[in-house]
Amino acid sequence: MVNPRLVTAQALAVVALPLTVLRLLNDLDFGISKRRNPRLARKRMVIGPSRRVAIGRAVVAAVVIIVVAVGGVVVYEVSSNTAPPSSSVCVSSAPSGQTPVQVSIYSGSGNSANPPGYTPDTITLVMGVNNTVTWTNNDSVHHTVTSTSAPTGGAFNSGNMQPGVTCTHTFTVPGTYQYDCVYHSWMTGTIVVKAGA
Ligand SMILES: [Cu+2]
Repeated sequence: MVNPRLVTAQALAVVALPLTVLRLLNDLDFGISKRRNPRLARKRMVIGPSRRVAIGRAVVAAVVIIVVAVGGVVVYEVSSNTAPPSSSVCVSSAPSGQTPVQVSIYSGSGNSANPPGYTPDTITLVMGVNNTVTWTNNDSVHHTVTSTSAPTGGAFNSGNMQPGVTCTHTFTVPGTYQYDCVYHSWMTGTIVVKAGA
């Protein structure tokens, strides 16, 4: 998923780092030509008022570099933790003879004021009768349908669902499933799959 704020933060970090390094080098007067001149080098050993200002700026610049670098790592960690696995259980159609049970990810479900994000949020299925579900993202932001508890072998994950996208999944293991959206913790749903007659 592309998070606009994340991209902006990373772009700022990419621009800010080299600029800050250049400023630091400039303030410390590390010009190569001057450095090779012993007289100038000796002169710089005397720390005057302007030199102190330069050192102060260098310290500030170093702090900025560290903050930007650490911030970038934290931002990266957060983004990689919320990214869903790339594999998806979604298929394009239900088994023949079945009409999928419809679940809507309704408009506004990405807002924490509008839980539970899926409607209906609890459904009961019967194996061989109606054990297929189609989720439709009717919201304007990305979502997922990701199991948080499932019977052994029944875990499922839609992967990232863009606005307007559907995900159809056929349940093959009876049991009780809890699922959520990896992006929005308030989005939760329950599916009970009963064994067929
Ligand atoms: Cu969501």
